[in-house]
Amino acid sequence: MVEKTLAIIKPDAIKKKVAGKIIQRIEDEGFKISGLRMLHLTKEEAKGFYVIHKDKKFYESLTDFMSSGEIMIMILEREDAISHWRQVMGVTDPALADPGTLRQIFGFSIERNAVHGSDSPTTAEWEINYFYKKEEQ
Ligand code: FUP
Repeated sequence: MVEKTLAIIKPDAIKKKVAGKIIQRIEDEGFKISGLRMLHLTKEEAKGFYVIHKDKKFYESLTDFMSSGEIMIMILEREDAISHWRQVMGVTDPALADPGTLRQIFGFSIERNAVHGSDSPTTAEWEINYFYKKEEQ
């Protein structure tokens, strides 16, 4: 089934200048990219995006990091986009991610892990709505 997911290239990857390599990989994996935008989240916007984690110990640090520099957001479209993008990213902790996954290649730590992807259809819809008006999706 053709699906949409929200992908983010996080501040660590932008600062390391590997956004181009990540975008190349996205295209090589057969995704159509739409609505690509560079932005710098405020602390409040980062807190809103990660509100699901508001009671976690890492919430403050994660939202400081996510508002620490520019990010790229995009909608990715493909057959099974949500699960395929999560496979390409690898698991949350780069140290545990499979060889060849983006987090294994470009991630630095469980927080500074280079990329984000929605984890379910409900989340994808919520995350896309967080950044894009209906007519932009
Ligand atoms: P993921 O879906 O793989 O991005 O992982 P989670 O939804 O569990 O976590 C969201 C983000 O919180 C991760 F990308 C990084 C951050 N995080 C931490 O900083 N510390 C943790 O122990 C777990 C997650």
